[in-house]
Amino acid sequence: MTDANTPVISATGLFTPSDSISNEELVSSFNAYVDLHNEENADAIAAGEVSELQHSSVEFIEKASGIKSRYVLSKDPILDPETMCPQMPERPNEEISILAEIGVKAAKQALVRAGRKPEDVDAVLCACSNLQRAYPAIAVEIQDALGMGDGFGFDMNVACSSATFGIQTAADYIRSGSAKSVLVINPEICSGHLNWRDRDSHFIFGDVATAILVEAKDIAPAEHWEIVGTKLKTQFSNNIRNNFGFLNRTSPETRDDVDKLFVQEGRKVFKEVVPMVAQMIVEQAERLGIQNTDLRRLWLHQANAGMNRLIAQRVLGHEANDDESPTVLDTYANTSSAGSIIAFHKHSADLSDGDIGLICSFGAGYSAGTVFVRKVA
Ligand code: CO8
Repeated sequence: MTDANTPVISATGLFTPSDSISNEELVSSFNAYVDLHNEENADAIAAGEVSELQHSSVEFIEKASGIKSRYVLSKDPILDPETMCPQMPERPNEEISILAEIGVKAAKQALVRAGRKPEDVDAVLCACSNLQRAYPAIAVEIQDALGMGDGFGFDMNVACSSATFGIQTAADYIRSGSAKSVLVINPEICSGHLNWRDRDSHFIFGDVATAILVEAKDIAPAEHWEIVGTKLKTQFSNNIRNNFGFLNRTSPETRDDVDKLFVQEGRKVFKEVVPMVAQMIVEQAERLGIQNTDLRRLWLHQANAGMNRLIAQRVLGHEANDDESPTVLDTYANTSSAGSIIAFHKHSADLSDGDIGLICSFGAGYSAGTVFVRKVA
């Protein structure tokens, strides 16, 4: 392969909302809602017509998930026991949409870090879990907002694996010669599709946007990450679902059901996804001739600290420390496709020339993606 069709990651960008919610704040508001609900429905609960709701707990959340806080775009309404949902007023068509806006912020940072002008970029892939509208594509709006001029953009959704699927798509454009510079952008407003009244999942998600600039090696900045190999996998499962969609309005009686928000069988996901992902990483490393002792760092999907501990152990052959498998779950929570990219963005500058690492995602679908990278400095 020549430098003209060798794909590399030139730079990444990160937009973090200014507001964050601690577990203490979240649980206090959730428990106030539970008390209100149980008080208002006392008679119906006593008659067995309505279920009594249970309090949430900070200790449970930290032990079960490793999450301590999450960033959000609209804090106060989420914490208001009467509302418990972000409030984001609809914007006129002339104004940039909120999803595109946060995507642009992350993209601009990636471009500055790579020393690249928007007009040098050939394509934008907006790869995320929840797209704000059907069309025009958010990616095309981002292309316009960045002032890219020529080129093209489109949206893609593979839930938590959207970023790695986007990286492979971008890398394939570079390999085939159909583009030299591709922005993969992951704006994730997970707070919008989270049921903040559901004790089992109200603590899981946060908002953020990341961007990855995938380019041909011959135009990349001196310091970059060569993409050594990528692999994608999907396997159908109903264990993580969101049934929101454009046909909901055609079935008015089920339009407002809670399964139009994020729902999951968390235990099953944990049990089924850990072995699937560990095996996928080991097999792909073997194909690429990479030993587990060659792997300097794992930037894993940030859904659950326990899942990452088990996957890292199976891949590395020993319990990983924070340096080998850094977490951002404690401060960002699960940010779907952006999680592994935040970890990479924040914890990759210290690696040396020749170091090999792995960006890995997994989630709804099921879906999983591996991107092995080698630092060039
Ligand atoms: N406080 C106190 N107790 C609680 C709470 C709470 N908040 N919630 C549950 N409990 C109780 C339960 O009632 C249960 O009690 P009992 O034993 O008496 O029945 C006990 O705690 C244990 O409950 P669980 O079995 O549910 O708890 P787990 O230990 O399994 O932990 C987790 C739950 C944290 C959800 C865990 O299963 C997990 O993380 N699994 C992996 C999930 C995962 O990775 N999902 C990926 C989904 S993300 C994705 O693909 C992107 C989708 C799109 C994102 C955007 C949408 C917003």
